Amino acid sequence: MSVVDDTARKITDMSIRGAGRIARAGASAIGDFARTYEGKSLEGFLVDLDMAVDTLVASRPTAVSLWNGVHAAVKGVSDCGSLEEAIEKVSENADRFVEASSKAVETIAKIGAKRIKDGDTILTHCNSSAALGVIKEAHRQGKDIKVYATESRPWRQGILTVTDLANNGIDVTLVIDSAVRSVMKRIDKIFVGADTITSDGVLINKIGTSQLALAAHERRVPFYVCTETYKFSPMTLFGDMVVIEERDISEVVKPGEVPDSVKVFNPVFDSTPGRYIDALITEIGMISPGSVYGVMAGQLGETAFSKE
Ligand code: RUB
Repeated sequence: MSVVDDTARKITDMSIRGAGRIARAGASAIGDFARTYEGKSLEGFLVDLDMAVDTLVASRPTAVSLWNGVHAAVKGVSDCGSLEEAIEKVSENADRFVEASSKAVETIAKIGAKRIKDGDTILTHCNSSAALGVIKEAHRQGKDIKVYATESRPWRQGILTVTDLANNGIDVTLVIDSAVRSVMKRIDKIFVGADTITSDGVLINKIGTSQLALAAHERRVPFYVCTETYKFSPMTLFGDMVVIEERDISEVVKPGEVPDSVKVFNPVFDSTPGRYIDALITEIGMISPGSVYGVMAGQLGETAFSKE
């Protein structure tokens, strides 16, 4: 199996998961594809590269990080004059994206940790490397913190979260998803990650994030989103809706567990409006959901708009 097919399969079956990791895996697969390309013509390479991009981008539909990571790897390749130049370009692009995206997580950790005070109790949801980076950095700085982490049915990514935090010596409590309102009275701040941020500042993240934000809003608990700016979705500027992935019902019920007539709905992500978000913690600083449009427009420049 080719590196592209293998990576796409691992992203689809969630052996590789989390918006940042799938973006880096997608970009790396494109870099490896280029480095190991055996064809002899530039034209053939560009056609095969397009197919590789499509295969990777289709492997999970919701997180724009994957789209952005894969497209960052192929940026400018159509302007190359030879196969060698194209291969080098893609390979360098891919490496640059992986390095910059890893660095972004570190920068977010440093910025976000300033929002955590000694004695804070924090709630997080699912398993976000950006959010966990913030929490672990605060702990590393010697702040005395407690963390509540949701289980995140049905995949139970919360198990990864509590294991990671416990292994880092952090006081952590696992709660089931439906306990978030109940524990909210103990929580000082919430830190979650992002799969996609839309141009109007809506957060798309693991299912359950929006009910957590609502419960936080009701009790006036600050709700922070830790997000690299490559999770901002350029397509939403042009009016496209984010596709919310639905996964197989076998993730929710065992075969024969419920009558055949029962329908099971298994959405993987949900949308949290910007008005429930106190700030986005990004590698370019803390910004409000209302500033996302400006950042995106600046990143895309005029060329993106002139495509329409
Ligand atoms: C993971 C999830 C995470 C974001 C951000 O969902 O929703 O909060 O992807 O993660 P899944 P990170 O397990 O379905 O991929 O901060 O690591 O990019």
